[in-house]
Amino acid sequence: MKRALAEQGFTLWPGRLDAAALAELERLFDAMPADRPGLRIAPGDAARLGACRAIHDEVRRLIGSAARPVRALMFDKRDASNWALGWHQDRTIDVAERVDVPGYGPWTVKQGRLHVAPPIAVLETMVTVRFHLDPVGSDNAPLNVAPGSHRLGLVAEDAIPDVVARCGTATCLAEAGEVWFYATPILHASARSAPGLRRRVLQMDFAAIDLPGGLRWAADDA
Ligand SMILES: O=C(O)CCC(=O)C(=O)O
Repeated sequence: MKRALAEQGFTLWPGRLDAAALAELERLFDAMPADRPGLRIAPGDAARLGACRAIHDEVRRLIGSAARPVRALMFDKRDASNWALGWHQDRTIDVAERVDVPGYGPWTVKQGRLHVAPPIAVLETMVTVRFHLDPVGSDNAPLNVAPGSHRLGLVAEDAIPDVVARCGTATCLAEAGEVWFYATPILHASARSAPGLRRRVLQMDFAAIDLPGGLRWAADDA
């Protein structure tokens, strides 16, 4: 997995979530407000889920023994809330409080959680994991990625189409219980899911480093 992640920027976990871990995730999504396409949750809460515990050793092997979840988002695409996302890199991290450190910014608040865009070198140490609750065929909004684009640093908005054309694209299909791993800075996009389909994903970012200058991950806020 380490080599695929380093070279291609994405790889499928060889395991599969067990029924108990999947049922626990389903209960989490059952409690999600129906009109919300996405919901940010405290990384510490996500860390306690069986799904996270199942893959945590793998994440430690990939990015280091201090790896811990630092951001968690639930996505639920269905008829009532469906959306497409164009090609982009995930650029923000979830932090405990504002400390102005050179290279960090802009600052944003997303669903009440403070975020900042760090230097790309920080994102390059991280891994993003997506846990699938539903089968994802080509019509159920699979994540499309541009292989190798995570090695190109911060890609300017106007350069994205060319980079995607140069890297090509790959489509991450999944069965329920499957888990995809990504290099956090990889360029990615997704379409709407087809009518009548549902696509629930828990997405978690992991980091093994501390932040500089007194800045702290929200996850480390005791
Ligand atoms: O889940 C998806 O379809 C896309 C999510 C995404 O691109 C993101 O969170 O940046």
